[in-house]
Amino acid sequence: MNRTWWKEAVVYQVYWRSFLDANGDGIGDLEGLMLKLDYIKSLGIDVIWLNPIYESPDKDNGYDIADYYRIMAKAGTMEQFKQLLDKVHELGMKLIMDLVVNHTSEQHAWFEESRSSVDNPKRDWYIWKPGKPDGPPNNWRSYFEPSTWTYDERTGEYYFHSFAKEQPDLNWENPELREEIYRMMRFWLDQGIDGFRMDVINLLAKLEGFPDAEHPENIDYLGNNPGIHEYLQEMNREVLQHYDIMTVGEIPFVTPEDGLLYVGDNRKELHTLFHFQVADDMPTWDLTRYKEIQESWYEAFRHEGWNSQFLNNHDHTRQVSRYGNDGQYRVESAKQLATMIHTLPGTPYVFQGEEIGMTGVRFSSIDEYHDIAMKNKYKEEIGKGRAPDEVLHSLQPLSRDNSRTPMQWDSSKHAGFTEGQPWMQVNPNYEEINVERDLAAQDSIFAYYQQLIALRKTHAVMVYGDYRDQSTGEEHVYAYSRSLEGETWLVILNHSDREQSYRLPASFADRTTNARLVIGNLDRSTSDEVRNGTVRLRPYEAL
Ligand code: ISL
Ligand code: CA
Repeated sequence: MNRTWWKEAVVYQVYWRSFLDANGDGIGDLEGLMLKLDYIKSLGIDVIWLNPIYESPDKDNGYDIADYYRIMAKAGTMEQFKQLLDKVHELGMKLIMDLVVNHTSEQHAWFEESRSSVDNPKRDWYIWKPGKPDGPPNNWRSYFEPSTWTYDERTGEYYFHSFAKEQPDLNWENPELREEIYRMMRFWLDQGIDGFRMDVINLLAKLEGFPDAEHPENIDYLGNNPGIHEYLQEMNREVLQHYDIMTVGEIPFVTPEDGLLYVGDNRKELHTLFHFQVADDMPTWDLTRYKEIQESWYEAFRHEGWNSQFLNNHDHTRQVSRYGNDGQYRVESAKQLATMIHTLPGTPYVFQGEEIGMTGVRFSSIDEYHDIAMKNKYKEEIGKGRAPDEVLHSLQPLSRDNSRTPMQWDSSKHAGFTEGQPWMQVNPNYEEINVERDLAAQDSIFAYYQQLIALRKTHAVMVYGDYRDQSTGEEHVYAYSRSLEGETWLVILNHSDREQSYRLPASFADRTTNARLVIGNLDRSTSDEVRNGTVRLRPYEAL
């Protein structure tokens, strides 16, 4: 078994603008992150994923880059970035950056040139088309707008954007553009970063001819198009293979079989990926569906390729609210979801605040929200004549802002996130849910994450072990085993607010497979429950 650092790593995602504000302007920054590296290290984290810090007008919170070589002033300076990277390495951790090369900001110098005239040398660095007599070149929807096309007066043509009109897509068919991207990637890798999380990397190749879609509302025509693997294999040849790094592709709308084409061992493309099948297929918790998704991805990746395990990030609402129980059983539910994410096959990701069970939020007016995806959707729906309150309530549960409220450090004003006015309101429950409180408690969620990550670090079976679903039909119980070189672990999860029981499979009950039944972190394999073959699970208990 060849051991690989990024397969054994646990990754912590820092949405820096909501992490810690050190200079009092109400926005998190690199200086604030540096003050909390020991905290992240104490959790047992190996790799930090830092959301974009490059120069940006911030229409999409840094995912609209105006200069790849400068640090956005809100975040700090290049000097502070280098200090941050050195401190991360001194602590024995690694840092991966966000690579956003499907599109830039409309304020990028390249786009300013490209839009200036039809024969500008950089015209072809973006995607321009004349419209049809009655409108845009085709009927495609974008992630954030009713159309992927915006008309530009200056040259009388439309430009293409998979996201907001402020985020024009780069034209990856242009070899000069690709060379420029590879040069930029080398610049950051030569600074010593340890890899990239690659933003919507499967969208780089566009559908030939941009034909009208039969069902434009189903926007999967934006990704996984012919040509994408040639681009990634070239990126690998030109850049990635020359560094000892970790590359994780964000790949929406992909099936397990197609996912393997991006990360298969001999594909020479990427190391691993995030897919969103859980988020796309499960607006709320559906254990049966979750097991099916885990099974299909495990089967596809059984012999090669590497998966990720996560339930929340800066784009998806907080897991304990969306998939667990953020009321009476918040603590149990947070621990139980964490057990699942850290014992299923693949690299586990911890999104900042998840380790103390932070929850989603409900602001009372659209003006308190910032997410461009939500605000554009709100405008679009109101435009159809729907009642504002009804639209607001329909968008709140899945708003990306649920995960973007400031990190809750303590019970002081603004949860210790800032001395100034926070750029986004702190979740009102910060007095009850905060780091200081969890660090002081024995059985806190934070302490449980520490144990889980430590457990995982000392047992290779959690990383490299086979996976087998051991569920026996109980509707709310998810049980599975991980086995490696004779060692077998059985994980049993109760996804409900009621007590459940689970009959141990014969191979465990008679303990011939030297099975260990770990309850939380208490080894109950000698308990009488195991002897008579049935285990009782408390509400949201993770075993
Ligand atoms: O949350 C979503 C839409 O509301 C996701 O589908 C998300 O837009 C998609 O997964 C792509 O996300 C990435 O690219 C976007 C950026 O807004 C996201 O923050 C980033 O994670 C455009 O760069
Ligand atoms: Ca700040």
